Amino acid sequence: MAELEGFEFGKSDFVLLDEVTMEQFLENLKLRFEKGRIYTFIGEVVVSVNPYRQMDVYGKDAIDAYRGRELYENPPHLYAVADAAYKAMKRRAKDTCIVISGESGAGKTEASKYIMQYIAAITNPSQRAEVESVKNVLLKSNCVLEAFGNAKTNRNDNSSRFGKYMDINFNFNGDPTGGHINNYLLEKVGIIASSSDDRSCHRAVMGALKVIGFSEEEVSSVYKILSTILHLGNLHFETDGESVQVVGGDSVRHISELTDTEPESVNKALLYRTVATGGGEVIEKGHSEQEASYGRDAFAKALYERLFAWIVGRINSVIEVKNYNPALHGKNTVIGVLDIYGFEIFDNNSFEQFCINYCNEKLQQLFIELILRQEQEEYHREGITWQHIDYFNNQIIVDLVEQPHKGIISILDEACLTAGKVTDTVCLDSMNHKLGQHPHYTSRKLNPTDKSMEFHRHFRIRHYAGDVTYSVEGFLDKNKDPLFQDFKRLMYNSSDPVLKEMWPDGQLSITEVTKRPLTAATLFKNSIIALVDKLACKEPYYVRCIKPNEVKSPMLFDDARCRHQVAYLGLLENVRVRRAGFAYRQPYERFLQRYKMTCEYTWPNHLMSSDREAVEAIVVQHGFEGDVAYGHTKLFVRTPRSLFTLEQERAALIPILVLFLQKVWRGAL
Ligand code: AD9
Ligand code: MG
Repeated sequence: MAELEGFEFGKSDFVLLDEVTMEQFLENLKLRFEKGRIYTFIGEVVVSVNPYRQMDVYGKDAIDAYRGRELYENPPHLYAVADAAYKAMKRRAKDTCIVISGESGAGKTEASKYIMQYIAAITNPSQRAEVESVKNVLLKSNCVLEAFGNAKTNRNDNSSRFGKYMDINFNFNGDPTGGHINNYLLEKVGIIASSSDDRSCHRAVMGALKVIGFSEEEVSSVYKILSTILHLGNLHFETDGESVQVVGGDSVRHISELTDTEPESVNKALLYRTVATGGGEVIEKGHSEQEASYGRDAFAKALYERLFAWIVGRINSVIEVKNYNPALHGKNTVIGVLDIYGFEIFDNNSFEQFCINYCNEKLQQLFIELILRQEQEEYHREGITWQHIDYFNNQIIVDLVEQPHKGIISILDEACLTAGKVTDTVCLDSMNHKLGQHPHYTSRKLNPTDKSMEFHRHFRIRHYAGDVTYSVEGFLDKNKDPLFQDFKRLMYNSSDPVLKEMWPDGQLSITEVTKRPLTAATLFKNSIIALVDKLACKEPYYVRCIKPNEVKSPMLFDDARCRHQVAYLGLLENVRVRRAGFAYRQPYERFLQRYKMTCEYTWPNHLMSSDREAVEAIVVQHGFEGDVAYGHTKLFVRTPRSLFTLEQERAALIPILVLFLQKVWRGAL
């Protein structure tokens, strides 16, 4: 709970709500938003509402106010969380991470920038040049990736990059020494279009790349690849009924020049694919018009994806920690910052939402596990008996998606790898067949009276945050590795060394190509499992971002939109878990400072032998002995109601006290 300004600004911590209901949660969120209080705690979690206007809360004064302070000593803020993560890292040598989630436009990236700026501001007080340069490169590389991601977002309302994870490494002094970035991509359909705006945007990125240390040749290759993607968008195909031709011959020529390949090879890769027959014979098979378009789009997306991955790889080689000797420099600790989409639910939910929501189930599971572990560890440190906390364990939903052989991803993969024409509908049948008994899975076939689903199109998962209906249409196509080997070979044979480096798998002949390439869902699953492993060994801090309206207005709090996000971010569950054990804890000394005025035995000073005893006197006087536990250094309070009473009493006393002090002061004059 934060330093209270009084409840006219709403409750600064949701654990103080009288009841954990959606209505109360929203009412408090709305009141605070309208009063310009965009941050609210749930214990140590910060809930942030995008203000869509510049707030005067990020200056040097604010940074100084939060530096080194405890969470509840100041109003809720990103800086409070950043400082808590930094302190844990520095004082207790813990690796920590800050998970920032929310939907597109909710303010995740802004939040991650403020957090990075805070960390940059409080580190390296002696301004050592080498540390300053590391900080500079870290902040710059973040900008490059944002700019690069956004260049794409301009074309496509939904950025295809749905997550970014950045580790910042620190030395024993608590100063940054380097970092590492991971990006999580999910390709969305229809990214290929062009506009003049993009070009100026790309130029800005190119400039930034040079600053980070990309060579002239590398920057030029990046530019050429982006142009290739634009030219691919200009290509079309037509057929005379027998064979298929490329329309827009100039584009083929441009592409061959830009990629340093032969025009005939480009043309051929666009129109034919090499296939190995059952007997081991290699033949060339002409595309249909539709296959050719499909191949072109897959090629453009793969070019973008590999380019992006390559840029991230290069940035990582620049920012990685160099010459670190643990024997000499002490333990190298890490703060990870994860900027990731929260639960997504649209009118029509497809493969992308399925993946993102699966990722959120994994993060939720980790959240529960880590929060419970953290609680358990603190209780242990403080000598308090562990209390069982009742919560919903979503492992069953994670299993529904990822279990080998039985899970949805396995069923999808099996369908993709089956020879012949398996359609999305056939795949849905197979899911219905295998998952019919699962309590978190349903479909129209299994539940014929539910008219909100269609027989051959929909299935529904009961996620921890609510029900989501997915349309199976396009699942199989999106799950397959869509890129013909011919394109990979074309790129591998380029004379441009940068391009060639991005396509090592192009050297494989068609007979060597693995028969069972990893599917998109499996690659995704593997990357999320790796991410969760990375986070699991860290102490987590959370920022949950909410977009108040769809029109970027600083005035409008759209109840329905916010209700939806509160539900899908699992915030009510969050408050419940937080309140299930001891909702609130504070060192004796601080508790005493804050509430001593409410008790005759402690005001203005107590005569007891310890602060703990004085705190006990306050607790007893207010009659909530049954609601607390006494730790070695902290008081633990089970329900917020007790504190609420204390806070109210304190708030009522302050004006009287001020009057009293004024009188004393005047008298003294
Ligand atoms: V996406 O998933 O990358 O499409 P984000 O990252 O969640 O999205 P972003 O941080 O980019 O959203 O915020 C969107 C816009 O909201 C920003 O460009 C700002 O104009 C605005 N915003 C967000 N947070 C703040 C803030 N704390 N103060 C002022 C803000 N404006
Ligand atoms: Mg963003």
